[in-house]
Amino acid sequence: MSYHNVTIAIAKGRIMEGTRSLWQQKGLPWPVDEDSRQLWFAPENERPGVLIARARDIPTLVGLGIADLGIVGLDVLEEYPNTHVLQVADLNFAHCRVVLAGQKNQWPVGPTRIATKYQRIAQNYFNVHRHPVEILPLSGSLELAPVIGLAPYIVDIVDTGNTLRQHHLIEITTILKSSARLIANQSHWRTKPEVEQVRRTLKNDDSPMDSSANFGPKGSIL
Ligand code: PRT
Ligand code: MG
Repeated sequence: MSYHNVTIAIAKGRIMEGTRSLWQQKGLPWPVDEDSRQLWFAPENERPGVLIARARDIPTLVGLGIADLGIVGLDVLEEYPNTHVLQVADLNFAHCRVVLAGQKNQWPVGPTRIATKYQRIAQNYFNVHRHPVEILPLSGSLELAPVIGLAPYIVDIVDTGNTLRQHHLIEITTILKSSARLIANQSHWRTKPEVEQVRRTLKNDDSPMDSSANFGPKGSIL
């Protein structure tokens, strides 16, 4: 099967590192010259083309069909959902958790402020718990917020927990467990067989896929 008709969108950083090792494991030629500032690596017969974008833009690019496929953390997918995107595989790397953290191991009492770059995930979580919160959007250095008095709690990504510990913060609860997900444009998934073939190659899955597969209520075939 040739992949010359397929484009996949990925972000630099952890996701690109994991994707490069996955490509190497599966014997796919890695097209990205990581020393160049180029953002588009054209497909050749044996390989999908790669489009480099900001993580949060990937669901949009895939939803619009600019890229057939994308690789993003589940955290990004939950924060920036797109109704034209299907989650087609858990790629099992970039594992982490979105957590509620604070200076004490105590759930907020009464209305409270939460600093986060995951505004949607945080708001949904507290809505489910019917707990009033004010979400303070911050795009980085979240761990500083409780230390400098900006907000008593944060909702942020944790892997080893070292960053939280260095700032004397305690993980109160896990809101979401995340790993890298392969996402596909809904209509390209159904109409371009090469798109499904990329999933099979990455997942070592040779079983035939029912083209009328039921994708479930949340746009997922997992
Ligand atoms: O920088 P930009 O905002 O563009 O993107 P990004 O920082 O989200 O990119 P990147 O490459 O850091 O992460 C991309 C994806 O990797 C995220 O969307 C997650 O799905 C996943 N991932 C896995 C992580 C981590 N592990 C992780 N540890 N993303 C971020 N971190 C951060 C965390 O916020 C903490 O500040 O790394 C820091 C170290 O974590 P500890 O707990 O190991 O100390
Ligand atoms: Mg980063």
